[in-house]
Amino acid sequence: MSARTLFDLTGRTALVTGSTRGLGRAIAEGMGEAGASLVVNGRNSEATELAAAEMRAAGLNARAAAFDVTDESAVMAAFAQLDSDGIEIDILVNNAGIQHRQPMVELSLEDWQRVIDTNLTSAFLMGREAAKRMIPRGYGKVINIGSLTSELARATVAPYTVAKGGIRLLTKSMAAEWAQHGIQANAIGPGYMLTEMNEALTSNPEFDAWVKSRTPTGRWGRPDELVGTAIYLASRASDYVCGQLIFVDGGMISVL
Ligand code: GCO
Repeated sequence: MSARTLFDLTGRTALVTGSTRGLGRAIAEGMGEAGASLVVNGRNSEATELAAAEMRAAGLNARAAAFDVTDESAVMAAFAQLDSDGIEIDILVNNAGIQHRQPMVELSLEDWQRVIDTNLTSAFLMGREAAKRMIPRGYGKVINIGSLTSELARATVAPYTVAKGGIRLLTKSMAAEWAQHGIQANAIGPGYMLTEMNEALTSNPEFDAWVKSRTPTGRWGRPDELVGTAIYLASRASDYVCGQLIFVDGGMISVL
């Protein structure tokens, strides 16, 4: 295969969970520009339809699939709908996630469970349904979105950290079971990125200064800076890469 086509996603269909905004939107648009057809996902049907329409207006091949990735029956119904529409998912990006910042001694079980369900269990549910269909085809790419907190903890974000730590080992579990079927499962660990989820942090002068001093690159990352790694892990260029977590973090995880 020529190096020129290694990263070409033409002919592939990518489903990116939580892709109406933020990191998921940037990854979906980048994969679309690399040739993939897109299935845009979000919980809210209006926002999901709007995002897909905006992507189509930008020349991308995009369709909406609004459903709650934490709801097993909704996930199974969504894949059944894709089946009946003849849509085969070649690339699954488990990006959907929420944040909840609160000290553990004040944290309710409900909030703990909500974060674990959204940030970790959804990746199992989506991965299971996608893999059931990828295995007979002998091909698939699963990309889970981790975090710096897949490796390191920060006070007040325990459920998020535990979920993202779980993502790191779920990725390896997927590799252990699915690599033999031609499916590569890997993860991306974004650093501190300029997203809506982090607005409370970017607007906090002390936290903003900490991120800039703690990150060797000296700044927050932009969502579009994940696109190259996402395309790499979605393409033939990574056919012999499994179970890896690639940090895109300006160097933060690598230095004291
Ligand atoms: C936080 C942030 C982080 C980042 C990212 C870092 O409250 O510390 O939300 O969790 O979003 O996950 O890799």
